[in-house]
Amino acid sequence: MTADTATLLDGYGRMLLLRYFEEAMQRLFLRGEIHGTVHLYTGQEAVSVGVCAALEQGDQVAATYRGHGAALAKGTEPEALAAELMGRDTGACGGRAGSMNVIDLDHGLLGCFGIVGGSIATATGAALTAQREGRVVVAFFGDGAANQAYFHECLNFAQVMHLPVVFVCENNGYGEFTPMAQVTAGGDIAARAATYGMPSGKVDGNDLEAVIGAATQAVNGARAGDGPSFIEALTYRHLGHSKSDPGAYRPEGELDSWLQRDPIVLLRGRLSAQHGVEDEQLDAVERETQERINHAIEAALEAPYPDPDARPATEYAP
Ligand SMILES: Cc1ncc(C[n+]2csc(CCOP(=O)(O)OP(=O)(O)O)c2C)c(N)n1
Repeated sequence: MTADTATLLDGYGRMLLLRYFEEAMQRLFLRGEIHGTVHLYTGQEAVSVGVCAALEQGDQVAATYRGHGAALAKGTEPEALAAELMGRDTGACGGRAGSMNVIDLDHGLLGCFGIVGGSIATATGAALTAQREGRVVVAFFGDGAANQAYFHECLNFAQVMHLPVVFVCENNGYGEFTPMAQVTAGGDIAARAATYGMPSGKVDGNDLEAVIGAATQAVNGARAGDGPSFIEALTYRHLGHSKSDPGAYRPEGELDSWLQRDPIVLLRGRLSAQHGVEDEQLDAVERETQERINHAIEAALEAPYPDPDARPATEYAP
């Protein structure tokens, strides 16, 4: 499947939104505006943007602690996400969740999960309701999560229950500091999923168009009642695992070779070479997106901290 120019241009703007957001978060972290740590998504933008392009607004996603990309791709406002990371009252969770635990149900973000594999279990559970209500749910998770017990239990359960869930493994080659090949028996995550009887395949996770194609097929199948499917998106994170990791364990030259295949650079090249989009138009998208992020960050920085004594409106007591 090939995507049309308008879809790819829209995807270009969204991928830039994710990239500029992460660049801003990196600066704010170094300035001490963000506490704890953050796990940046830089380099993996084509996966969440491509998958979310195939979703409808009412569909839902569950993400990992590297979840800013999924949140923004699904529609969370950059200001609400930035404010959340900085612990401000205007954050998506009133400044009480932080980077690893953001939830934004209004935009279908079921949550970001610090527990590896937590997104798989949450998406599979949510898909039980989604099946009744006609929604599709996506689980984003890393290659490391494919070695969690959840992975096997949930794929099995989703398949026997015919759930409308799309499992998206973002294989960025590493689980924290460990190369995937050292810890993943058999070495082929998509093949594992296929043994559960669901459609499963690998896709170039740095190629927006390829991701949109695979995701559209999977999402359409789930919506039509065909049950779950599995996408292993091959990609790379440009930075270390988290802000406390410089990524020095990576072999020399590996990052450089992936930078040659930066998903945003690839898409810009395709838009101009194959779709005839002028440089001025692409530059304008970059400028406008950067301005949107700058405004969001300024607004978040001006927002107040929450009153520690106030009960948040979203507090839940069973
Ligand atoms: C259940 C659980 N076990 C261990 C950890 C510690 N831990 C945090 S991130 C991580 C690596 C996960 O790698 P992967 O799933 O490939 O995701 P990526 O960071 O590459 O996006 C581990 C082991 C955790 N958070 N949760």
